[in-house]
Amino acid sequence: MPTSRGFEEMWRDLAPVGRSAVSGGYFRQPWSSAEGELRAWFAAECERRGLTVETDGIGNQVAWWEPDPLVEEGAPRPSRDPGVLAGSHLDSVLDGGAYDGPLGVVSALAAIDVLRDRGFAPSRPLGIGVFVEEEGSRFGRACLGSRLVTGATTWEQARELRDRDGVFLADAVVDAGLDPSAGLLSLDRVGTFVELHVEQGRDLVDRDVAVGLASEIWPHGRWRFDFAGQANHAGTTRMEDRHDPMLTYAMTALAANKQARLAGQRATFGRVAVEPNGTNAVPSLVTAWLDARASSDGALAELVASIERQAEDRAGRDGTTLTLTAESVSGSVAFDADLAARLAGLHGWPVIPTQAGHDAGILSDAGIPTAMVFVRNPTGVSHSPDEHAETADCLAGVEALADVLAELTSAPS
Ligand code: HGY
Ligand code: MN
Ligand code: MN
Repeated sequence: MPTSRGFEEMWRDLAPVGRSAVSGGYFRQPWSSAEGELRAWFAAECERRGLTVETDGIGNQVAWWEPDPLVEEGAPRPSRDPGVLAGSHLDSVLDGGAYDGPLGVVSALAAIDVLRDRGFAPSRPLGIGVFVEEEGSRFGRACLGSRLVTGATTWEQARELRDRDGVFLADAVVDAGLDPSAGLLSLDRVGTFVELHVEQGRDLVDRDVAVGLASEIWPHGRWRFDFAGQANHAGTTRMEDRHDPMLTYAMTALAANKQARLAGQRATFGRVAVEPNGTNAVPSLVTAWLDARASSDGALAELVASIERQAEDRAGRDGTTLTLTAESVSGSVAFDADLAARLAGLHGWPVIPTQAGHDAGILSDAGIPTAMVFVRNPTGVSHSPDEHAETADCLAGVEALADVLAELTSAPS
């Protein structure tokens, strides 16, 4: 069996997993059969490279390439921890693209092949990791796997979350063949984390470079707006007698868009649920989820407060009520500037901010020096079946990641 497989071969293997025949997009929700297939694929790729995979009780995975030899004559050598972990996620948003997440995992595997082909031997452990439910597409909490392993969220909090069908997270994990009582991955060995990711904007295209590094992540979060009104007949209820929560929601969506545009921030209502969802009835309840992002923690708080104020005003006029719940909020992340400058110095890569959330942000918040490598996205489109990266840029990303990992796992000079 070959010990190494090319990037393109791995990419082809992954292409059909969880792919919609209708849109061509991906449905790789956590603890689904598609995600189970991806977990098995990752374990097989690691085994193929002689790396043993550890899968924790909720499906996070890690495999370590140990410095050689770690043990001589049965006597452990002094530990050369901390190690360097590279990785990303394999889950997708609903109808997502192929690259967001998997590019970082496939590139990490391919970078190990590149390092071995170069005859490189790490002086400290070099790991590849995969975190579950990064997108929060099923249980609504972004980066849930990395939040759990860093302790930012506890299992007691997470286990009670329910998906759209009312399934508890704890049951979904067990139904996927995992055992939460087996515990969570330990990050004790992780001295540095590096996540390669497709860029989700057009910064690198505009700079005409294939690879960049991240400086910071904008603060962002998800807020649930429950607009409650009164169900009533669509024909016999006079317009002036209605308490229609759809109107309150509609005005709030427009206000959020306007407020974010005026302030140079981001606000999106991308998910809505209506009860009873009948064509000939005024709805009783509209639940809508706001995704808001801003350039500072203060600006984000101000943006959400302003949207809430306008929603409350409108609710007063519509005779409806608003209940607002913060579901998943991530503060601003500044990646280790010295590390970014050191890595940027390898090839003169630009260091750019991002408005997208990542497990890298969670590990950075947990005090782990962290870097991100971005690969150019020719259109900037992401969270969409149209998300794309050219193969040549992906291969440039693999080489870049290999250079970064070599730099970080070489013996200290
Ligand atoms: O939603 C995000 O920012 C990320 O892509 N998970
Ligand atoms: Mn994403
Ligand atoms: Mn991602």
